[in-house]
Amino acid sequence: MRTEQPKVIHLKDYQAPEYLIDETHLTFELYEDRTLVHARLALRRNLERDQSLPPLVLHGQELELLALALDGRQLGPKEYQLDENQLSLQPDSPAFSLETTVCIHPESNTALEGLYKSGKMFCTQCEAEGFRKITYYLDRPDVMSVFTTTVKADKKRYPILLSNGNPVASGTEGDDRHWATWNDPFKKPAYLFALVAGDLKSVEDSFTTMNDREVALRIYVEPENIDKCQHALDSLKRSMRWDEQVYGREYDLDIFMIVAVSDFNMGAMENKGLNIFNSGAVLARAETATDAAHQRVEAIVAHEYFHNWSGNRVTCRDWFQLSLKEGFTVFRDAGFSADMNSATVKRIEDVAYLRTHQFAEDAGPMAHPIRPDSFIEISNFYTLTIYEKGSEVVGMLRTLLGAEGFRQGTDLYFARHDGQAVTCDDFVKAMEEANQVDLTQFKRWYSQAGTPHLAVSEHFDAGARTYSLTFHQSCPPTPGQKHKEPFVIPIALGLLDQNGQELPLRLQGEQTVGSSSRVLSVTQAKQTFTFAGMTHKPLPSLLRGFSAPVKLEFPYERDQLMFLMQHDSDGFNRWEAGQRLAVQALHDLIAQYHCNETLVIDQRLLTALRSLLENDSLDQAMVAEMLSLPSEAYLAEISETADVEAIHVAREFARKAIAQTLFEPLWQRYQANREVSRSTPYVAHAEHFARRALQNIALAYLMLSEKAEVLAACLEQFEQADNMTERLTALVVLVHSPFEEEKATALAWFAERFANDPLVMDQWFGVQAGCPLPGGLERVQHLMQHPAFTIKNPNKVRALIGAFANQNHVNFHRRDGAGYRFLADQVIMLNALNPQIASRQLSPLTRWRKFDQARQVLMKGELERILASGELSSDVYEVVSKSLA
Ligand code: B3K
Ligand code: ZN
Repeated sequence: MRTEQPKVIHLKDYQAPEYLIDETHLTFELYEDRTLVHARLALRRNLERDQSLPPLVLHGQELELLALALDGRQLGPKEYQLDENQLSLQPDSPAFSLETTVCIHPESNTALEGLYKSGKMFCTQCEAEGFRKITYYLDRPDVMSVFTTTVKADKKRYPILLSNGNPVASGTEGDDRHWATWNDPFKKPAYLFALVAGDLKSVEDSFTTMNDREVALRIYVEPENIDKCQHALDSLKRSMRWDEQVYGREYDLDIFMIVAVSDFNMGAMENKGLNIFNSGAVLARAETATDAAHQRVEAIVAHEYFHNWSGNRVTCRDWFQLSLKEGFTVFRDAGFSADMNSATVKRIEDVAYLRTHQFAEDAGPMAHPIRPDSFIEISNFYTLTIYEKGSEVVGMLRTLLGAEGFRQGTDLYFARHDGQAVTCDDFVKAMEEANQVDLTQFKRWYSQAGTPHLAVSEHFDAGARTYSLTFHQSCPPTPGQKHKEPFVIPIALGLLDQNGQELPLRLQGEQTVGSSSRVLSVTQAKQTFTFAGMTHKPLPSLLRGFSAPVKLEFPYERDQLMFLMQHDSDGFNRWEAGQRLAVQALHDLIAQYHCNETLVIDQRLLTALRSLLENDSLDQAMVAEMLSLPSEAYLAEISETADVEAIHVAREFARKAIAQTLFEPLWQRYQANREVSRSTPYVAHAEHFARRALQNIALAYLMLSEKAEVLAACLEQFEQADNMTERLTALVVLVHSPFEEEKATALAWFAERFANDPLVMDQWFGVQAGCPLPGGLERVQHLMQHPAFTIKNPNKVRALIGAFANQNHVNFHRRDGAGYRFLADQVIMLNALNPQIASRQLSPLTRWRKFDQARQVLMKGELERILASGELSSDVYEVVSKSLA
């Protein structure tokens, strides 16, 4: 908690460290009421700076210093200075050893940063700046050290003692206690340090690397979860193989461990050799986790594993470079998921997520470039911009350089910087040098915030047989950046003739006949590309695969969109055409609602959806995606001013119209798929995901009909399904339905059946928190009293409070402001317990400028109330003050 005005930290002030730490020897004595941490550091002056001997300033927070010795000599109180955030002393030689003993209190650490307890086990979370809550240290990523860690604890309570690297020794101490020593031979920054002590069970396997080295794999969990590890273990092995095959990256230690913990601020953490995971990101089995959860586990296991190279072996020089490891690693995990499942569906999901949430961030008060210039609290910058937009930027490099050139770039990057802490510039430089290109202008993606707009117009000249596309790019102002320079925007595109055939693409002036799909580089504010040899006006398919994170406008007519839905050879753009058609149809309804007219839906949308449903040869996952209307959050994001009620009414009206008009084909697809699900054991694999996805979206539409036979089918699915994917969908649609009795019975049955499974109870909370029926806030308030709820567990906060504020627009944005007041109350409470979670929950309030005047006043009022509520953490302070600026 801060006591002084938080400081702004600027990238431009970066300086190399004054001292380096070659070796770090740690001994932890874990007790129930305190932990003692003994550290012995081998330090030396960083000669890159100069020869002088400035004071040594170590980070440290919430530490009680018990002993301090320099080169073996205990220091008296006059020989060092201590304040809330640091310990300073004057070394007398350029290389020396420093020993400290501190006392810390993991047992009362509710911020879940540093060393803390999750249930009965000890665990750590050090990224970004949590290590300074464990011991005095140079807690910055450009200080890399070899760690040797000894953990001592009660034998019975904590039979398993883990840290990074390889186990090197263990033994007992008296009757009750034991110890284990771990050594990590790879130099690493302190943010990758980890320790775990607990009564854990493990599943084990092994992996033989490309160079025939045997690696032991272990997933540690609390005993009751031992039957939920197989999917993560299989995902880990697939990730290890994939990284060898696609990036040539081999694992380096003899052992790789994952530990599942219940109380965790985010998804997972890539600590060297000892990944610590939110249990929700590792545990999965058919009966308790949905298909989406299975895919999430696979992706997060891969993401953390991939960090071993993109993050650990090559790390960040400073936290402004966070996207260097996060954007790149998201890009790598997306490639992995695309290869393991349907690549097009993965792309659709990622783009829908980016456009709904990252674009909103980019248009709000916290907008920042993927390499920010400044921050107050780095924890606030683990954002969709750093992660998802960061991944898009890496993806654009791959699009521009081609798969081979990109791989040459990553090879050079890893080879050149192995063991170093580097910058985004170093990454781009490796790409430039491996490909002999100049990426100076491209680098604007790293320094300019905001989502570029790209308005495209066309011109067909029948006489000259040319077809021109003119691109106008612009980027709205963002905090601190009024004016933007043009970006390099790769546009993957194709041109279709009247039969839907792809035309060869030859730009005017080019000699050779072009291929039918190519990438144009838009680099200027206004730029025209003219294609030659066009006998008829073609239909453009633009931004294929979403080749750049921009808002593209083109005056498509609805018939053209229907045509693209059917004929575009790019699967992503078939979906995109459907979304554009749906957005237009929904905008009609919103306009009718505003004019108090009877709502009438464009039949063309229904016709297009019917032809998808009636075509058995299409990929079912794609059909399911295309049947999903744009979310309320996305419709809000693309509106100048979001009218929550109008959006909700319009979308619900469209859903009912689809349900009514397409009842027959939906019912047919539902029954056929449910029949297969009934007779096939659960398999976590793409084609099964696809079948269940279509079955479940069909059920959601069908239930809107309120017909008795559909209710019966829904109850059958709820009661008989052998997996959570089918069961949870049945529960969701019941909860959203008017069948009060069935709903209550199902909710009660579910809560009783899964009372002992916290992750399933999170889903139960989430389903109710997201229900748009009236009375949502009161339901959530009531659920906060449920014995399974606790505000101290981040998963519970996200499942109930987060789902309500982010996914239940009509209830959260109630006209009387009660939803806002509720959220602000929770943020104020969380601020004292867990600042990182508090600040995350704030984000719906930061979007206040998106809403009508009355709501703006209410939302702003709550932000002001938070600001005035007392001592704010730097996390909450930064978000609130920037939102009000
Ligand atoms: N690197 C961690 C995130 C740490 C967040 C700290 N507040 C997980 C990941 O991105 O892999
Ligand atoms: Zn990551």
